[in-house]
Amino acid sequence: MQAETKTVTLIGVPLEEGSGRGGCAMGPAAYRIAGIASALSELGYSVEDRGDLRPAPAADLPEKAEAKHLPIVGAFTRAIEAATYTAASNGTVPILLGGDHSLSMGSVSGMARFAADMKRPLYVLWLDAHSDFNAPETSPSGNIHGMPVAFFCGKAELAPILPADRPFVDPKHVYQIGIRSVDEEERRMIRENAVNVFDMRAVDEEGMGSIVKRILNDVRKANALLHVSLDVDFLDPDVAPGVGTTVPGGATFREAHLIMELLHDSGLVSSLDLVELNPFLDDRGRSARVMVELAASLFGRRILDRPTRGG
Ligand code: 5AB
Ligand code: MN
Ligand code: MN
Ligand code: MN
Repeated sequence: MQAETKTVTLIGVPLEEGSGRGGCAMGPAAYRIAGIASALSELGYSVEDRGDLRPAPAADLPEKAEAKHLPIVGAFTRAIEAATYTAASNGTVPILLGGDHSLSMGSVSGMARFAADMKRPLYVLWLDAHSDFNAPETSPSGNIHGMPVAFFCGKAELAPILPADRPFVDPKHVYQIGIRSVDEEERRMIRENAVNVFDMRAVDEEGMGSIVKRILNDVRKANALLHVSLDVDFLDPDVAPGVGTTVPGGATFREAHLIMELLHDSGLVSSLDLVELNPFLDDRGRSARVMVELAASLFGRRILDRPTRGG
């Protein structure tokens, strides 16, 4: 039998301290209740659920107002980096069940280490209303979930969380779609670092399909690994209300679904974050179910039920 990689590793990340409010820590439980494991095993994957990471706060990291809860976020970053790297090195596809978006500091850094082992570049597809490219000096909130992209690109000096010689992601290899809320200083950071940003205007004007096909073409030409990071607030709040940072004018269910179908067909995705789900703010599990449906589409489910509207 062909030894094809068909294993996914679920890594639960009950982290909410990066977001400035409670609720995201319930995310991993909500994804499990919404049936993430059975959705993937029905598609023929072997699913290894590693349970939830629960690191103790890191005593060597400082508390500071410009980067709130750094000891706990940094401890999670270390644990997530190691768990993601190990899952990828074992030939599986890591799926991070968040947890707020600061978890991507760990997952993307872990994948960057794995990609360096493979001598291949790592590209990142960032599906979000926000660019998450703040540094502690530019952040209006001090919430670390607004900083992960700057962190894994080596542009946010938080504290020595990971080894100084860790591989960074080239900002030119970061592609963002869905963007519609960027802070003033963040705007400059994105421009200076040449992040590829497709804001909602670009989606309206060019169409989701053509944008995603162009990105996938770049990834293919570079022979890169592709990490996908899906923030619930990428979706329009009417589709997915269960998130603390809703911004009107987001992606429709169809637009998001099309991305997942194109990603699956490309065969390029090496790892996935599902982040920012806040079950405390959700409407009878609707957002959790939408996120599970999108993940299932990314892993090959072809016929979907439409999400229940106005439930
Ligand atoms: B999310 C804001 N830019 O830095 C900040 O939800 C919001 O992970 C960040 O995209 C939103 O506090 C972080 C105002
Ligand atoms: Mn985000
Ligand atoms: Mn966001
Ligand atoms: Mn958010």
